[in-house]
Amino acid sequence: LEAQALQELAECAEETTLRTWHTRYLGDKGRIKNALSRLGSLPRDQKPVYGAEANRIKEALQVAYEQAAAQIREHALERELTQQALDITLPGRLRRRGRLHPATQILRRICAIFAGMGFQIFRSREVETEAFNFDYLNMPPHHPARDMWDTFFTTIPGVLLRTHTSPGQIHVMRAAAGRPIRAILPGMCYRNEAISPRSEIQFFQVEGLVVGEGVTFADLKGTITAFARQLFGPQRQVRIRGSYFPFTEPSIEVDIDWPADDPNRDRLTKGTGWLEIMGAGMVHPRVLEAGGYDPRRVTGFAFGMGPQRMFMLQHAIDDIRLFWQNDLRFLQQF
Ligand code: FA5
Repeated sequence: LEAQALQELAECAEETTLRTWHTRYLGDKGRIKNALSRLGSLPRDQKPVYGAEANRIKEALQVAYEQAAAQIREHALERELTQQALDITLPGRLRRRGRLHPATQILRRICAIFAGMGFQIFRSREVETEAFNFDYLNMPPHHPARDMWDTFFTTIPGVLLRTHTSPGQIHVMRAAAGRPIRAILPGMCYRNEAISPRSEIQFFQVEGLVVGEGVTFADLKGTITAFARQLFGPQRQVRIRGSYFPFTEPSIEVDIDWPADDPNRDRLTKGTGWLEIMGAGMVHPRVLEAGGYDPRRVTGFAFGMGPQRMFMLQHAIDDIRLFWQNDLRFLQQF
């Protein structure tokens, strides 16, 4: 029995045949069990010798079985390692990572610069009333300046999508209730304009408002210059031109000079070398009054800029429509 069992075991080359062998010899109904069960029917004097021999064989087979099993496992592992070899030098599969939208990036950068100058961020609504978008900003009904903004009206009389972030000035003033103000108001605006490479019907603006005793035009110039140099570089020159907005007096527009070594300079600046970045001015007394401030006691300045157009300047992007097209080839560049 032992010799036969060991020979058959040697022929087992894989796990399935090994398991069959185990059942046949060492299983509950196997030949060893079977041999041991015959012990009872043997003559008394043969029992100890027979029993001892049967147990010896059982243990020998057990040991042989475990050795064979270990060997088969080792072979299987070796086969796996050589046949399905892993090339650990292959580059891994890159996990796609999301990133911030370019509009969010420039908004955060602008807000961070102003936060560094002590400005607070103030959120205000995109759906506005005519009163906030126009009247309180010194544009009563039929004021010709309303034509500067092609407005989306809603079906509810007097309710519209804000055409600029300036109505937020009134909200800040009313929230601050007479205290000094240094605030930045980023947000989305809407205009019923012909869509073009420079103009979208939906775009971001960042408004700024400073109100307090003794706030001067010099403070406005200093703030804007410091901001422009942080965003566009310490070399930038700032140019101020007279302009008109109903809610500021005097009103200005602010240009920065464009680096002379940029090949896009002539195209971006229409040959002038100067590029407009925002509208600004000293807050009109009527606007201060609408916000609950006494124009005889306090003064203020305000400005409004288009962060997307600034981002376009920084990265030589020639079409504002790329912002909302969600084309990954564009978005992944930033
Ligand atoms: C205004 O909207 C004024 N409220 C700005 C202001 C605030 C002046 C406070 C004085 C005091 P304007 O219409 O020029 O001004 O728009 C400001 C900026 O918004 C523009 O310089 C431009 O960068 C951006 N902008 C305007 N229209 C669009 C548009 N259709 N698409 C993208 N950006 C636009």
